[in-house]
Amino acid sequence: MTERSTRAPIFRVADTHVVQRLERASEQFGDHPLVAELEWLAHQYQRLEARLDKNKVLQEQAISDPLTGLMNRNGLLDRLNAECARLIREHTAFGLLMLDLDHFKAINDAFGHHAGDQVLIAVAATLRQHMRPYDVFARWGGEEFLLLVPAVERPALEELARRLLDAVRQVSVSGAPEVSEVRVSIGLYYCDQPESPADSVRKADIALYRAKEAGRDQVVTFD
Ligand code: GH3
Ligand code: MG
Ligand code: MG
Repeated sequence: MTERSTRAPIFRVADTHVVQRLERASEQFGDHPLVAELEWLAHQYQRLEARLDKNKVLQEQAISDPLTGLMNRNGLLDRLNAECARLIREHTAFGLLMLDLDHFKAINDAFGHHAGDQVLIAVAATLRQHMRPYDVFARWGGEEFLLLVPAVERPALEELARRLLDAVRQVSVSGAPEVSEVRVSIGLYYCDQPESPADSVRKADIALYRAKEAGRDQVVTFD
């Protein structure tokens, strides 16, 4: 057996981490001049891996809301861009639900900012339970949430909006039990034609504004 064929399998071992392979090679050929090079390579590889992990954490942070743990506005806009592009490509449809807590300022004023924060956390956690895995639910800002519902039909979207409205009515705020009544208004927009992400958000927002004007604690559809 040649020296070459003895060495080759070490680098072909399946499911073995690259660093472990290099370390094993350095154990076996300890006095070979290339061992120092292999160790240096292993070290560089580990540094690169650490940097990749750190980048992943930073990327996660850039698109998440620290208070509720939901995705933030930037994260949702990325997904909405993709959904608008998919609609053109595959003739799909999607729904947007813009939610805004009713008289939230009064909750802050009556019970304090901390209680307000607890309401936001509780509402986010409750609503999350009603989502499908591929729905995209984000804190849009302040006491507003935006839900992107891909691959949905209009009646199912309307039913979901009603369920979310009901869920908020029944939310219990364990971190601030003094808050007994939480309500939300919801603007619904069903998008089944090509348009820009900004336009679709604007329409959900207009519907939300109408829900507020009509007395709050209700769903209004853009049409
Ligand atoms: P409306 O029914 O018309 O939506 O009335 P509102 O009081 O909910 O709306 P308004 O825009 O007057 O007030 C929103 C309040 O939300 C004001 C702001 O201080 C509060 N807010 C925004 N972000 C946070 C937050 O992260 N924590 C807390 N506690 N309050 C917040
Ligand atoms: Mg608001
Ligand atoms: Mg509000």
